[in-house]
Amino acid sequence: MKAQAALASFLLAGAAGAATTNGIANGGFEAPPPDGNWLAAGWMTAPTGNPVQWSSDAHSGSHSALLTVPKGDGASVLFQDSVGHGGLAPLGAANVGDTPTLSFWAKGDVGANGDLYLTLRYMGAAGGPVTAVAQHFSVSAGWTQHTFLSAAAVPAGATSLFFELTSAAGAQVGGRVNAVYLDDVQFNLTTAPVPEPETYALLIAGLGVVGAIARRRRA
Ligand SMILES: [Ca+2]
Repeated sequence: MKAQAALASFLLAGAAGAATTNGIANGGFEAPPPDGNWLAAGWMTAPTGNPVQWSSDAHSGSHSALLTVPKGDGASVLFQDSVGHGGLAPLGAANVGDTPTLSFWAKGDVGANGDLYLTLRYMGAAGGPVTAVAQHFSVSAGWTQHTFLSAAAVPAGATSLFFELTSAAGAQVGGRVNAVYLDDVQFNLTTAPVPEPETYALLIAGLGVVGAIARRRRA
């Protein structure tokens, strides 16, 4: 039994070799804008004239982002990347095969639900997208956590990462089109575990011990 427990803990230790990093800057929108052109520290918005507002209706802390389209057309875009906007780290060969998870809390504006589109792009050295994955989220009237499910692994050649959340155009309610609150954005890149040659040797040795115990029990 001892040998089996030791083997189990060894295997778990091997699986836990995957490291995790969170590259989002100011995911809770708590740090104020560094100047008048920014929504909140770390976050970029687009386009001009369809601003994302810094709201005091928060899921946690005291602030969130409100994506809204005051002029009734287009959409608000909120983004970070690893080439100077936000806190995402550059990608390299060591990241190939890593898998992303992105989650956030969102709710629709008063009396309305909303839609959010999330796009994640891995960019190559020349600046062009290597891979882009997207997902649509239906946002309900109360704060709800949403998770990006299209976990596309980092492809070879990717040097940077870009993600954006966009509010879609929809029916106008109270002068706002599809207004959506956003808070507590979390991004993690989980390193693919790479077993060392010694891992296999130890695994085989461990299986041998377990097999020997089983044989002894049967005898
Ligand atoms: Ca917050």
